[in-house]
Amino acid sequence: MGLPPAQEALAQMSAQRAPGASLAQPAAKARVVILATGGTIAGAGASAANSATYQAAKVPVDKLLASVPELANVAQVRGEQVFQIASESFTDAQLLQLGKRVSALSKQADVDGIVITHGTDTLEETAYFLNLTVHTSKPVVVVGSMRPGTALSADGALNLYNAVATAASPTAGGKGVLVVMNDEIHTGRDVSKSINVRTEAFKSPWGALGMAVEGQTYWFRAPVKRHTVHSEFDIDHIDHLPQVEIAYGYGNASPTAYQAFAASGAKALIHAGTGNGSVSSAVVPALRELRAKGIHIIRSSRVVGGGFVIRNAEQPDDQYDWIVAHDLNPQKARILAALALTKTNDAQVIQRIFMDY
Ligand code: DAS
Repeated sequence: MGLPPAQEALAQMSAQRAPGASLAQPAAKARVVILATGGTIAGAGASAANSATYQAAKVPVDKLLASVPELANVAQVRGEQVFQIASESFTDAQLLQLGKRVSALSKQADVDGIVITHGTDTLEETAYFLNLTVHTSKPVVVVGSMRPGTALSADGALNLYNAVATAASPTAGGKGVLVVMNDEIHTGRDVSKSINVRTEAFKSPWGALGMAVEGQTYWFRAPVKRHTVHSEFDIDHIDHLPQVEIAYGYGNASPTAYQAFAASGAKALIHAGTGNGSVSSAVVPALRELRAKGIHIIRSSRVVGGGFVIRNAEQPDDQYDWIVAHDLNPQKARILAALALTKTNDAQVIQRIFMDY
């Protein structure tokens, strides 16, 4: 009995194919560069029971890659050791150096995606900084781990596998810099380390973008704030970050920290305030004096995660010429303030920048 016409046509086409020709060549795997900077994902403990007591930044990138041979199933990977540090010590100079390397690699035709392995303590600042300054639509993924590879139920290997699978996925392009941790894919803008000892440490107040599961990415939302190619900040044209410092607000606070930071050369002060970024009455006069001397005052909040600091609420920001950090936590506000100051010293323009990014 003859085949229906369509199937007959298909049968004839495949019969014409040279013997032994495969039906379809497997797609070439994406070329992913892994930039290693240290952290727990490169950590080592004395015993498998040491999930919290260990030394970060010990395992070199080639050993890190060799410890997850499954990476080759999802991408062609190669590694570079950019730093080998615990990220609590990640300086602005190192942020600039890393950003410039990511930017240079993103311009190479033989690079389809980039993964940065990083300590978890300041991973959120690095991811946000890259999100604001690297002009590429290729996937850039930052990844860490909460347990060293030597620990029972270590999370680093699967986090790295998921990060490489995400960086190899064309669907991850154009979404800004991403953070992959604990099977979740977050935007580098929103995510922060919210718990210090659990594998589910990283949270985004407005939710993750998606998930990486068994080498596949699943997306449920996309970022709306400006990033990467839509950013007015370009790492290729930034060689210095102005000094910006953070002081914590509390009821018994004094102006000392703010005055000392100003005396050391800070161009802006991030106030990690109570509630809606509120400022103790004992501190307000000193901040107004510092503003009058040209230092920017930016109100963030101790209370982050699902809210935002509202302008002119308890503090008359218009009258004081102060700025609000919107929904950014103090450490992310510090990154954006430093970048804003590379462009302008006008408080109203800086406020627009905080609303845009
Ligand atoms: N000290 C921490 C860091 O390097 C370890 C880690 O959690 O990665 O950020």
